Amino acid sequence: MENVCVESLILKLHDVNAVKFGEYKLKSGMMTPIYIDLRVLVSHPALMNQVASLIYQRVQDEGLQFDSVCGVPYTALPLATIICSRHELPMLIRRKEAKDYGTKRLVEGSYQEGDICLIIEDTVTSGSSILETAEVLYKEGLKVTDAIVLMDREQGGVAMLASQEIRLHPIISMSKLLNVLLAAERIDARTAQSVRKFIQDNNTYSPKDENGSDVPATKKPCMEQTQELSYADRAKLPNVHPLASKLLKIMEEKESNLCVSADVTSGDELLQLADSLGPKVCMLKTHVDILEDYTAAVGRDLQALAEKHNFLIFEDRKFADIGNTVKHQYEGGLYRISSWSHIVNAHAVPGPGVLKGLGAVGKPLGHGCLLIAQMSSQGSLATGEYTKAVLNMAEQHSDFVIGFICGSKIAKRPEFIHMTPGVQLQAGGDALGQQYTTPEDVIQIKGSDVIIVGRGVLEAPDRLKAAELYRQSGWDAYRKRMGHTGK
Ligand code: S5P
Repeated sequence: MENVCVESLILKLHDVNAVKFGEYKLKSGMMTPIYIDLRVLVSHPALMNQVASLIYQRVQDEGLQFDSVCGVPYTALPLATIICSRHELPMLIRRKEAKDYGTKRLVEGSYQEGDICLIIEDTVTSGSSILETAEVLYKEGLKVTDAIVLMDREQGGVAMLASQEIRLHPIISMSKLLNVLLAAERIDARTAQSVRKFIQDNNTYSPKDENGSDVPATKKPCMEQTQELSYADRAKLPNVHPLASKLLKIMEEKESNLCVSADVTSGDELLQLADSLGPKVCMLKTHVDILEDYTAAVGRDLQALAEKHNFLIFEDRKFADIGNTVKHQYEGGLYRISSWSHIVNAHAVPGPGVLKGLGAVGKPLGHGCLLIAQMSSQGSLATGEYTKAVLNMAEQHSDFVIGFICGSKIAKRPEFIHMTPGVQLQAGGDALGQQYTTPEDVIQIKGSDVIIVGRGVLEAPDRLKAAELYRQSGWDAYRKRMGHTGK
């Protein structure tokens, strides 16, 4: 529910020019390709009310305890006023300058020493405006433990404030803003990418260790969205599924986040593809039921090729029935899928029984399952609340679910692997509803881990060359996401 509100709010903020793309100068003098100007909010009362509601909802969700609320002057001041008025919360006003007559107070309102004051801010870059306000409050004997910000530019504010023992709760992160505007086609992939790069290159916070030296980047207490573990680091996480760990290691070793979708109709062609493209891929995806001549030997030979070239086999069976049926479909029948594939996938539609049925067969064999959380096809119903429910189901079955088929990163747990189909070097689609986006968009912008490419490779004049091209662009996008600029 909250997500939906945040998404529509982002679009409305864009409508009223509160978010602008171009070349702008920040207060600090820094040039930025994105400018957030929430001062215009006062001219849009309905939007103002929505922002206030979201902020208050967050206060409640986090269960924050405080005695009063203070908006950082000036933009957040009216927001704090609406919230305090609506919910009858005591407010404090911080003066920017002490008036030179009367009480000379820097903080207006009634308070007692030791009172906790919640700070509200409109936008955070480095966090210095919040800290400035907190320092004025500290001088008055007040305490500040938490601050809420509508828009976090993800440039180090969360970490800087955390180092000062203030927890910052952002409602909209820069990543979220870009993803929503991109999905709504308000901006193009290039703009999103240039903003991401700017954000990565301009982190304002560099923590010091006990000796006053800079802490290496990997130790920085960054925000969730900016903290990025490598595939290799994720492979070593204590709770990672052994098969996910194996895949992540293969990806790192082979410098490949490419899964080729071997959608061919003859066993020989499948095996030939596996042998020639094997060195380029971390995983080969099959649709065994489109083979016209499947025999058990195909499964066996495919397994041998997977060993030879160090890739995993993913049978894209999309199981979607009751537990008892999928158990049979996975283990038996003509294809005996569980005997040769490492990974299968399932729809969450039947409920957790589908995972219980598949798990009964797959778990003892060390196999893993991907849940289909989103689909690349036009008009897919796997969106919003459904996707969230899939995520929940995965979390409850992480001893078998190793990740998702999805359009972008949807789970925060780094143990889950995100795999995205509908990938070609040029965005577009086919006549039957498939929608394509690029490796760069999928890996760098949308934060997914693996690109699944079918016809982009299969229909190329030279399949090996095409696979290498996709491997390279997927890997480059991953390296850029990790903050590496060179090759
Ligand atoms: O949402 C999805 C899920 C899957 S697994 N969209 C997809 O396209 N797939 C599969 O990925 C699809 O069944 C096909 O095997 C492959 C995409 O093939 P391409 O030729 O369009 O790249």
